[in-house]
Amino acid sequence: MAEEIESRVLLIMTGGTICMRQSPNGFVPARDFQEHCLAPMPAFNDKSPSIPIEVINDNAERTGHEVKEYTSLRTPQTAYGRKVRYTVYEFPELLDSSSIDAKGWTEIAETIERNYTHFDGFVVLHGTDSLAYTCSALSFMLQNLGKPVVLTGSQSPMLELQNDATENLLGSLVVAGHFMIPEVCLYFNNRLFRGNRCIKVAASDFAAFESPNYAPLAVTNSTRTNVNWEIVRRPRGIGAFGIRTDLDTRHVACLRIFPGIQPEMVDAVLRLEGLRGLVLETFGAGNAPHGQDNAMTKVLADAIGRGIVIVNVTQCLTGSVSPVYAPGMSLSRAGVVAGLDMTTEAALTKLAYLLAIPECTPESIAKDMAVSLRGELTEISQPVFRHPDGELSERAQTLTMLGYAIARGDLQRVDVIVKMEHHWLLNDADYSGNTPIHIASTSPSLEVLEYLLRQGGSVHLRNNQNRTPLFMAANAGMGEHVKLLRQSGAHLHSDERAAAEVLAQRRPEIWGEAGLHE
Ligand code: ASN
Repeated sequence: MAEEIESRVLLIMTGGTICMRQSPNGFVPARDFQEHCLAPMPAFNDKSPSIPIEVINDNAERTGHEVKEYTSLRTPQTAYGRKVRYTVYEFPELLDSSSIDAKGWTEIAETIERNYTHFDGFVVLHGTDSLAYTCSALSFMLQNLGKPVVLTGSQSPMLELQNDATENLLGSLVVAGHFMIPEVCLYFNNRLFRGNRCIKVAASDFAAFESPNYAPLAVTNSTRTNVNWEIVRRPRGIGAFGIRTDLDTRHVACLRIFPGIQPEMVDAVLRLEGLRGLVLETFGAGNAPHGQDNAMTKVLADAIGRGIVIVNVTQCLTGSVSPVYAPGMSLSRAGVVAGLDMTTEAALTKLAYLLAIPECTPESIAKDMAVSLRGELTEISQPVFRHPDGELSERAQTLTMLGYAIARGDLQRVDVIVKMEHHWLLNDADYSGNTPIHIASTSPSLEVLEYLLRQGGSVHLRNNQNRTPLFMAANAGMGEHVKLLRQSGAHLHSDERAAAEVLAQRRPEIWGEAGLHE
């Protein structure tokens, strides 16, 4: 019998309209969101007994961590047959998001890091004003992310009669609790976007965000949330989850070109003390006036010579910067980096992220600005191989073929099949809920497991027996597989620890290797 699987999601409350109440000074963030806004609502509380959930906090002196028990709530069963258990962790200071900065981003990233192995996914509640910046910043800060991180907020507070907060939060919980989308995403008005592709486009409409250069990762309609798996990004490579913090937002700036802008004005910005990076918002495909006697181009080239990185993004909502016109060409000859189809938000936070890396140089930053680190820009398109007809029944056949090839340890065959149907195959599950990584966790060939991990297969999915690939590898006594899975960020799920403790009585070493005592 398949066990009832309950997902665990941590809600991180940073502030924003979603939790606000009226005050004599206008709307301000209010505390106790779980108790006041969620507990009374049937969609967020199935009235089952509350189980305490451990959340790891910074202690008051910020010198270490402390584990605190929080009361949890559970949703009723979703359309996907799961219930989502969650708890709300509130930041000590709740903000209107117009006041968030790199310190707040660090706080979010550290909260996710401290609690990473205890939850299946994370939902960050945040004001909408600077939400696109926070999404972009976090996408760079979270490295080898293997679980969904969904940011959301609302245009109208949860306690207002007519609001968008309920839908936005419920949709985010469903995504974080059910779908292995290991990206920093933004869920708003029934659509899930890649976070670093978003911009805020409306001050009060419910449709507050757009992702002009990248299709939504998922869309919710009246019956379900349809994920566009083909365009979901997955970490490729062997590496455990980690974070980079303290983005350098103090030494970057952003300047919008306008007709008649004077080179002296641009020069004055470029001579700001300590400036290390500038995002230049230009016209169309990346054009700017070159100024009398090329004065503007010279100002830019001089600054680049002084070690300042200048990135060219377009003022247009859609399209990419490319040197097709003479003015754009001369910017690129002067050493200005083409930001392709990055949003200003992504370009600015990416610059701040790269500048915070101790070993960075202006050359390394310029190089990284022009390539996709987290799917924030479109590089040249990759060829896609497909079956001539991708019927659904074929899907099961292909997965079965792949399962046999993995179980035989036939790397060549695995490679052929994965190349044919890469986009959906890796995290798909067979009749017993096993994904290719589950099968590979006991495959005779370690190379097959490594290959699938490098293609972006998830180490966190659980099968119908509630087991992760790591559990299966340890149970089968496959020590090398256990090591490789651990290097890739795998950990035992809290629901399988009790069984692991029993099994560890007979084989303590391998279960120790699997991280049972951590
Ligand atoms: N000022 C609010 C904020 O960004 C706007 C909102 O959340 N809708 O915190």
